[in-house]
Amino acid sequence: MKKTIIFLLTTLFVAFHINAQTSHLIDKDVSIFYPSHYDIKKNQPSFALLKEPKSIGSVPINWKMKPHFYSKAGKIVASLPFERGTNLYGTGENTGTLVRNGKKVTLWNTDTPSYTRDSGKRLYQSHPWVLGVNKDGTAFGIIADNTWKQDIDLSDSIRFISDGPAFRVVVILGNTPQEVVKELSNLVGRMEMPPLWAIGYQQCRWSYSPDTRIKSIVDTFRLKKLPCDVIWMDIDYMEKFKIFTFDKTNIPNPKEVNNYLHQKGFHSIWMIDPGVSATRGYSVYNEGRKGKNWVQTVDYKEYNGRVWPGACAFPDFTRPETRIWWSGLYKDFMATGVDGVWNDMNEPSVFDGPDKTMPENNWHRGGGDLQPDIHLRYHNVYGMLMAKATQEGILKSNPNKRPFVLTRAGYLGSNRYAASWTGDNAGTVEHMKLSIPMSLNLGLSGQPFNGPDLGGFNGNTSADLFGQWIAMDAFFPFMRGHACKGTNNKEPWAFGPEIENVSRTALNRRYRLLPYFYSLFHEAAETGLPIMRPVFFADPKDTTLRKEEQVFLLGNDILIIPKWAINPAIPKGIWRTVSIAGENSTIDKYQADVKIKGGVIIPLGKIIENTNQYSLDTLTLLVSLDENNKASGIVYEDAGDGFQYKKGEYLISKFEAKQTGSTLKVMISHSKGNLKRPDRKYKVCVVTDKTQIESDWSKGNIIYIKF
Ligand code: NBV
Repeated sequence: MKKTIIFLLTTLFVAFHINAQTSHLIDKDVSIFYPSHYDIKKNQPSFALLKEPKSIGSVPINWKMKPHFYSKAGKIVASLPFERGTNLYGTGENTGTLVRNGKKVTLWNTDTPSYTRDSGKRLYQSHPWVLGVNKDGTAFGIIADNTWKQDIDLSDSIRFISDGPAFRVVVILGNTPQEVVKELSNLVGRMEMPPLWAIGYQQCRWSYSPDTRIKSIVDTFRLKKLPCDVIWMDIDYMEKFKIFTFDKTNIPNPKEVNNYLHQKGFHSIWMIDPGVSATRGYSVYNEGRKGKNWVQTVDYKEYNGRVWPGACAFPDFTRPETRIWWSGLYKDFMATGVDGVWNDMNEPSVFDGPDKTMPENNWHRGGGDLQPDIHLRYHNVYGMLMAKATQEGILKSNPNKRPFVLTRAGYLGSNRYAASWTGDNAGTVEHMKLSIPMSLNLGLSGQPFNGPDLGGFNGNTSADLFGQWIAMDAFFPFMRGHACKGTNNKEPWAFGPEIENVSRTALNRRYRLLPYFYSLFHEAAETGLPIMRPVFFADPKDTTLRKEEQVFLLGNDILIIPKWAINPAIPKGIWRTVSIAGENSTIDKYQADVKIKGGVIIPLGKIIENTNQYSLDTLTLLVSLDENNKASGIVYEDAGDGFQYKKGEYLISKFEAKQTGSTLKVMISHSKGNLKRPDRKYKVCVVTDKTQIESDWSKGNIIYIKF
């Protein structure tokens, strides 16, 4: 008895050292460390790493960061020290400050209305990843290759504290944070180019239903000349919340609705949740049951938990057969003209389950390389596996189109399958401001295509808040307005004429910037660099920029300063305020200040209502010269959808400008890609410290403008 108590006390309070059994160099400046007791069956295949890492040698003797593995209080810990003056980032989706030093997060995908559960310490997605920027601007990144429930504690060292078995750790070293983030994407995979329409503005509400309401919303956008590309259908389109069905009264003819939307230049995205109503006779349930597709209880029975339709069964996405079955369900659904799919509630959220999810000892059967195991192991990747199967399904249905999936739950590497949004925020100033560090850290954690619910999901949103929010959100990678049932209308016109105008200007700015945005999406798809970037990316050595979270960079060349930002830290060098769609942000109450860097050329398109009208036939080149009177830039283009771009059917054009005396010469040339550069009309707009000088429209590869 006495012995047992002593043993228990020791396991609770004493830390046991675990030897680092093996380590390998797996790429230049990337090493992997294994603890003793590492059990392949409990950890592999990795969900984060694209490929099983191969050793290319031993870890150099002078390697700076090595994990120390130990067990404490029954948990496995990997701990890494960091030097004073180091700033930590990443940890995926989280509330709080951009800089993560001193923070603790729990990686356990959780449905958390207004981020209230556990004081915001755990959210919908899990990224066992920390990015560190040393005092001198060099950087490192740590991946805990572990899906099990775990904490990341950054109070004094970097500690991953896991409820699961011993896990391996990957350490990336880099000269800059950019290098580290790019290497992260080499390891965990990158997003593919989304369809161009997905970069436009998107309108959502829980729910636009019946069909007449959907139509009147899109008609109003067109009537009011507010640019918009996508409308979203939330759960009420379904019959009794049964997925892959349409309510006969509200949406009697989904094909006709989708046709209508397409005619108006809209794309449609419809929600699919994981919970399948456990009703005999419902075809999805019947099929799922027949194929033994459900997650099981601890005693291997079909697990049921309550979600919107009542008792539901949940597909076991760890089974390859289940993923194939699930992806097959999309065929008829997509045939109604659906353009994209929204996977919600996939933490999974279960109303009557313990901790609002399914029991940790539920049973997943795995298959292929995946071991059968308990939910505790697979919980954090449930949403990612669902998104993967969804992506496969819509790709099978429309093999020539780029699939678009939005997922709420995710894990490190999810960007391979889906874009994501930051769940159910609230219509408060606090949450509007929070959306910047949240989206930045997601981008730094390998999820570049993300954004919040613009305007705030829960609660009523005031006109002023909506105006501020849309003015800033226009520069986020994923831009979608959304609202909870029972809250005030939150479409751009719902707050009166002043905010409608504010919204129009904000949207026009985004649409004019689409050539630049699209080029950034291409860069993200190629390199893994985020689209929206923290200002310290402009100069990682400048420690005064490290904490800045009110303003952000769009790519390298544009700086966004929301109207509410107080004394933000701005990168050194030339940054000139620019007007994009006729606005004057210096006197405007809402429009964010947009500054472009000295030495860059930004391509601007036309003001359009939706991306069907997108064309680069007339292109404005915003030129901001550097101290040597030079500037340069690029624009990426392809068909906007489909996969021909992978076969070289794209074009990167290069712009170079030089001022001599009072003449500015701009040269346009072919940089990369097989597409021929059409003979286009260009207008050059030179941005100086005081004004903007525009040339006339002209054709050719060289344009002169006199001051
Ligand atoms: O499907 C309804 C909502 C949806 O609008 C929201 O975006 C999701 O995050 N959904 C959650 C379920 C209910 C939330 C109370």
